[in-house]
Amino acid sequence: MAKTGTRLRLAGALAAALVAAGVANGPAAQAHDRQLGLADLAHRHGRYFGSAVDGPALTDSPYLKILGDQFDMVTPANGMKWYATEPQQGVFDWKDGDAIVQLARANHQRVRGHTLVWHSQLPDWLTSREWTASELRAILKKHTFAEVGHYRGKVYSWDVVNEAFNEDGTYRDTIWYQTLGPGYIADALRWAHQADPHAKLYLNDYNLEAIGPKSDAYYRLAKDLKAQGVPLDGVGFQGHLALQYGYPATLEDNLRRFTELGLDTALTEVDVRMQLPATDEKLAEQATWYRDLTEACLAVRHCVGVTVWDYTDKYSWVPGVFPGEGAPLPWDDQLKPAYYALREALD
Ligand code: 9MR
Repeated sequence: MAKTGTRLRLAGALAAALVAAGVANGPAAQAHDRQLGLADLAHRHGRYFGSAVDGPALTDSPYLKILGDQFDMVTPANGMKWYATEPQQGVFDWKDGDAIVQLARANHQRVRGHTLVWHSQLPDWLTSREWTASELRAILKKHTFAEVGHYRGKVYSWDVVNEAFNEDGTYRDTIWYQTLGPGYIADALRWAHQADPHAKLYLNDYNLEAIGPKSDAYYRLAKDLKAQGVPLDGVGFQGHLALQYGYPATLEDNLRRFTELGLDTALTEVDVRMQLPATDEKLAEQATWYRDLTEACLAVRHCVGVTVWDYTDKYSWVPGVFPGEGAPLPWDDQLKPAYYALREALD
């Protein structure tokens, strides 16, 4: 959905910076580009450009203005997770997720639902005791129907199962896998499809960007699920990258092989962290990575969009989890080189 009409003009300082960066050429292009956000540029390629958003940011007006101006897809970073949505067994709480759905509606944005089945951020009632397979299967079914049913018609896609594999391509030993075996993945996809037949259903994971044991495991599973007629629509490549580990050069080929199975792909949680302090060199390298990963998605027909895991360093999860690392996003208190690199890739 083009958002040109609803977007407010970018500040004059930004326009000047775009010209300085060689992004806009000639007065007509300058005048035109000044009005376009990342989503508008992505839309020209038939793609979306999204951001995660979470609690504290929801009352930050300058933040919300940029979120509305630049993005056409949002993902609740936490509000639709199990701990938030079913804090007590059978007692559902949609307020955090609903707030983001309402915000998205006001901004003419779509929503990626995140996430139904995960081993993390589960409520205590679920993790503090043992369940038989039939009990846990019933719990999973009820939760999936309740949540997907509540948001039926309101979310574009669901990360149905999140982070199901280990780095070596074996199944992650989660409460779901331990108790239900690998069939929980197909079950959850089938239930989600019944609850909202129009939502696009995804498997989603990190360290999936390069071809290797983990992405090979997803490739085999996706092929298998498709062969069995399980309703899987896409695979989400989270894209939590770190400069010190090198750029995943096989990303484009990897995206392509999944799309050749008849699936959509998307970069769903992108950030590019670095060891602090953030020097000009590191920020320039980060910008190149943002450009390259966006170009990789644009080069693959069924890579449908890119989402950054929040758009500003102010709200990034990175410093809290990786001490001494940070600066992973295209904005801090101003626009970073990564922002201009994104425009360059999309323009
Ligand atoms: O951004 C989320 C952060 O606020 C939470 O504290 C964290 C808990 O694990 O989850 C973050 O989001 C994760 C996402 O749900 C799944 N992929 C990894 C993301 C970063 O940890």
